[in-house]
Amino acid sequence: MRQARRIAAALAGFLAFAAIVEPAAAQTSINEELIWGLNNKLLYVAVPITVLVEGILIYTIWEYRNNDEPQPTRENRRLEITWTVATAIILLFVGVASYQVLGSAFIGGATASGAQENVEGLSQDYDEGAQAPAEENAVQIEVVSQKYFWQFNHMEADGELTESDTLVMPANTTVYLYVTSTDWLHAFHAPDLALKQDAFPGEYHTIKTEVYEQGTYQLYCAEYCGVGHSGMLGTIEVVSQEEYQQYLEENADSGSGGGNASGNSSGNASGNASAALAASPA
Ligand SMILES: [Cu+2]
Repeated sequence: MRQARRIAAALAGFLAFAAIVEPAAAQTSINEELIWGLNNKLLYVAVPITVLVEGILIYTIWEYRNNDEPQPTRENRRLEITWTVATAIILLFVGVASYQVLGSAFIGGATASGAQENVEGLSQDYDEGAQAPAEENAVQIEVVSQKYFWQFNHMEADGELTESDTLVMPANTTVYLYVTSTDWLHAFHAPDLALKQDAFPGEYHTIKTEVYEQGTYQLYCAEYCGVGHSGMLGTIEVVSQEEYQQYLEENADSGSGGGNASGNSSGNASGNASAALAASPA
């Protein structure tokens, strides 16, 4: 039974190692980082277990292939205790690792966690599910879906700024997206940023994200919503914080001086933005 104990000890050591190792690959957003981090941690557990189980199976088949007088297995309490404890350790690890990710506001918690707070500047006459940011410099953008397009309402803009089909947002900034629908079910889905959220009429659902990589990302509707569903696409342009401020200033439909500002430097700004997009590895 020394062998069984050695296997259990090796497994426990491996789990402890997996818990502290972080994946090194570059991630586009904190949401993607969390999801792939959990995926990798669970793989660290699943691969050795698969190898162990398949190894014992193949060994047993080979070793006893010519056994003409098989004997029934006798009770082995140590072995039973060993595999019970090992399984408990594995389940505990999977539970803790999953809870750290699923309980995060970036993955599942922005709407579910915390008290409801009033969010100013939403276009609909309800605000259920819209979660006010805890961070001071967070950017708030309302995402309104309808047959068959997306509208983005930039709530920080000094005046009205609603854009269709292109969502511009800053990199390395906490962004809250308030997703809703004015007709029926749609779903906001940006796979490269690991963002997905159903859009429901009559309520908001809050996506919390922070994107690391500037660039252009594809937005899809991921809920079959009618004949125009396949064309219900959008573009997400992630720019630097300065470019985002410039975008707000130039495009906001404010009462005073708005026309002047957009006349001055819109060509300049779009040139900057596209240069940044071209430079980043999309
Ligand atoms: Cu759709």
